[in-house]
Amino acid sequence: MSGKRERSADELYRDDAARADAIAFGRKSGADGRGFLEGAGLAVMSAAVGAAIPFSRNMPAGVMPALVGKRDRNDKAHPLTLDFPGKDKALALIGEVPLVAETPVHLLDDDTTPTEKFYIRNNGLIPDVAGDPDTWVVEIDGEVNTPLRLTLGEIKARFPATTRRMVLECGGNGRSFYSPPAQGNPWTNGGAGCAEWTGVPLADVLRAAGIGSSAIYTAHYSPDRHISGDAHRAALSRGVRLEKAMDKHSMIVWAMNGAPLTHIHGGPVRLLYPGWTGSASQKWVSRIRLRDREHDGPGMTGDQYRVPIRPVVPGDTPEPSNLRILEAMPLRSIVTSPANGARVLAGTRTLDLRGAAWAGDREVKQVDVSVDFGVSWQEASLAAPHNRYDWRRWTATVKLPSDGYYEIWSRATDSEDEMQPFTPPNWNPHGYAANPIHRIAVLIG
Ligand SMILES: Nc1nc2c(c(=O)[nH]1)N[C@H]1C(S)=C(S)[C@@H](COP(=O)(O)O)O[C@H]1N2
Ligand SMILES: [Mo]
Repeated sequence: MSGKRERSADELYRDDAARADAIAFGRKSGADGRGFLEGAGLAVMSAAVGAAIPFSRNMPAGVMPALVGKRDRNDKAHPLTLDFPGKDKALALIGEVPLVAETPVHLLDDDTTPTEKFYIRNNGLIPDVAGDPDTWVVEIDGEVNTPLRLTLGEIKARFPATTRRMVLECGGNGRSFYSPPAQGNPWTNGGAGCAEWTGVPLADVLRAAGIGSSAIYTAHYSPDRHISGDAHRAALSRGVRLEKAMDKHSMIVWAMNGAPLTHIHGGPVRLLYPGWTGSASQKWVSRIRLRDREHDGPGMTGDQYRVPIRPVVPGDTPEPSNLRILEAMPLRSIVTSPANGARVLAGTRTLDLRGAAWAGDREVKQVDVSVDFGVSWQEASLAAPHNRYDWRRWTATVKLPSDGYYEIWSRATDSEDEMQPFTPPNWNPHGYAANPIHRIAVLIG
C-alpha cells in the first residue's frame, strides 16, 4: 500500500471498499461479494495480517480484515487513552470536551462491568456537584397531581430499593462501522457496559406524585451545560414515553456496583432506562417533568437520536417525516476473550471464547460463532441472566484446523428471530443503532 500520502486501511476501505480491495490485494469483488483471493493478492493479504489464512477462500471481498481494522490513531497531538481518576488507563479516549471514552471490547470480559472499566459519554460540560449526596434534590412536576421535591435521603427512606444488573448502551455504539462514515463519536463496540444498579423504580416515585391523566411523556433535566459554556443552554434534556417510565426496570439510581454512583456516571443521582439508547438515562438528574406531549428538549428534536423508518441511500439526508425517535437498542454480541489481534502458540487447535450479548427490550435467543468467515456457525452456550435487561454471558470452544490467521465472528439472534447483520443496517446521518456481527482476529503461531 504505497502512495503519495499513506492512507490508513480504515480510510481506504471507508472511501470505497471494493476499490480498496483492488488496490490493496489486487482482488475484484465477485457478484456474490466473495472475490477469491489468489496469487499475488493472497500473498499481500497474508503479509498484511502476518500469517497464512487457512480459510482465505471464504474471505468476503470489500471488507477490511478485523486485524487491520483495529483502531490505530497515530495522531500524537491527541492521547489515545483516558487519564481520569478511578478509571482504567486502557479506556480509549474518544473526545476530551465533552469527555467521551470507550471500553476496549476485551475489557468487557467481566461478568459485571467494573466501574473503572465502564464507558463515559458526556454531551456537555461536567457539572460541579458538591455536598452531601443525600441532600441532592429531585423535583417531580408537570402533569402530576402533587408536585414533589425529594432529597436523595428522602427517596431512599420512602421507597423500597432494588439492585439489578442491566446494560447501559450509547445510541451511537457501533457507529464507526458505517460506510460512508456517520457523524459523531466513532464508537466501535465499547460504548456499552453491564453494571449492577441500585435505586428505586421511577414508577414508584411518579405514582407518589400522582400521574395526571394528560401525562404521556417524561422530560429529564440536569445541571450540565452545553460545551459553549452558555449558562442558559442545557447539554441534554431527553424524555421517554410514559409506558417506558412506568416499567419496573426503569430506575432512579444512586449506586453502581455496590458503591455510591460516581460523579462521572451521574452521581449523586441518575436515571436508568435499560435497553434503550443511553441518552435517555439522564445523569445528575434534578427534575423529572411529566408532559402532555412528546418532549422537545436538547437531543430530542431534528435528526438527533432519530433513525429512518424506511431505509435511505447511505449518505443521503432522510426526510424529517421518515425519522422516528430511537428508543430500544438493537441486539448485539461481542467477543470479549481473546482480544482482537491475540497471538496463541503454534499448534493450538482449540480455542476457548468468551463474550456477551444483549438485545434492547427483547431477549437474546442464541449466539453463534464462526471461524471460517461465516460459512459455518456453531452455537455458543449462554449463561442465565440475573434479571431482565441483564446481558447474557456466552462461551464457546472452537476448533482451528491449522496455524494461521483466523477471524472469530459472533452473531446474536433475538427473541423476534432477528439476527445481527454482517454490516450495520439502516444507515443514518448520526450513525445510531449500528449492530453488525462482531469480528476479531486471532493469529496461531
Ligand atoms: N446529564 C446528562 N446525562 C446524560 C448524558 C449527558 O451528556 N448529560 N449523556 C447520555 C448519554 S448519550 C449516554 S450514552 C449515557 C452515558 O452514561 P455514562 O457516562 O455513565 O456511561 O448518559 C446519558 N446521560
Ligand atoms: Mo449516548
